[in-house]
Amino acid sequence: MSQDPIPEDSRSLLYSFRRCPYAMRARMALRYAGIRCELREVILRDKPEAMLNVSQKGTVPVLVIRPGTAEQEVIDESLDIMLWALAQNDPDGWLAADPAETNQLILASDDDFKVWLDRYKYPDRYAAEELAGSNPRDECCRFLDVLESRLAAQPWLVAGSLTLADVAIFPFVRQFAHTDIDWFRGGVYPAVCAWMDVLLESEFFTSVMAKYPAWAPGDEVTVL
Ligand SMILES: N[C@@H](CCC(=O)N[C@@H](CS)C(=O)NCC(=O)O)C(=O)O
Repeated sequence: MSQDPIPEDSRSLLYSFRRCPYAMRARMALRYAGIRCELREVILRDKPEAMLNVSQKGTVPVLVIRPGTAEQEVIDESLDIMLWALAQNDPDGWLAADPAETNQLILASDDDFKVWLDRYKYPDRYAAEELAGSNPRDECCRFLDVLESRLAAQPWLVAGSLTLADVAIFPFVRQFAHTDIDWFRGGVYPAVCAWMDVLLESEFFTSVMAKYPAWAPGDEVTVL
C-alpha cells in the first residue's frame, strides 16, 4: 500500500477489517481499479463512532466517497463497493463476463455457501437443531463441487480470464480451505486449489493484506 497523499477531490474512506472476506473483496476491487482511499482498520467489537454515524448497520466494509462534502455517498455492501470500483475503472474487463452466470455464482456463495461455511468454521456457535442433522463441510462441498467442475474446464470461474465472480468468491473459499487446510490440500479439489493459489499469490491480493493497527480519530492517514 502506498502512503503518498491522496488528492483532496478524489478522496474516499474505507472502513475495513483485514480478515473479513467481504472487506477483502472490496479492497481487491478498489486496488485493481486503482482507486486510492484512506484505509481505516476497524475492530469489530469496538467500531468507531465515525463509521456508525455513516452506516448504522455496523458491518464492514463501508466506503465513504467524497467524505464531508455535500456530495458524500456511502456504500456499505461489499458487492456494491466492488461494482462501484469497476464502474470507475475496469482495465481487464472483469465486468465483461456473463452477468447471469456471475450473479448466480455469487448469490450461491453469499447466500448458501456462507451459511454453511460459518457452521463449518465455528461449530460451537450453533446449536444442534440449527445444523438439522447436516454435516456443514458436506453442505459446503456442494458449492465446491460446482466450482471444481467449472475450474477443471477453464482457468477461471466464468470466463477465460479472471472476472468479478473469482474475486467475489475467492475470500470465502480461502476461509473454507483454512478451516482444515490439510484436508483441503489432500487432493479433493485440485482445480479449486490451483485457482486459489494463483489468487493467494497475486499482487492485488497480497498488497491488500498488510497489517495495520486499529484506526482512531486523529491518526495519520493509511492509504490503500
Ligand atoms: N453483506 C455485507 C456483510 C458484511 C459483514 O457481515 N461483515 C462482517 C465482518 S466479516 C461484519 O462486519 N460483522 C459485524 C460484526 O461482527 O459486528 C457485505 O457484503 O458487506
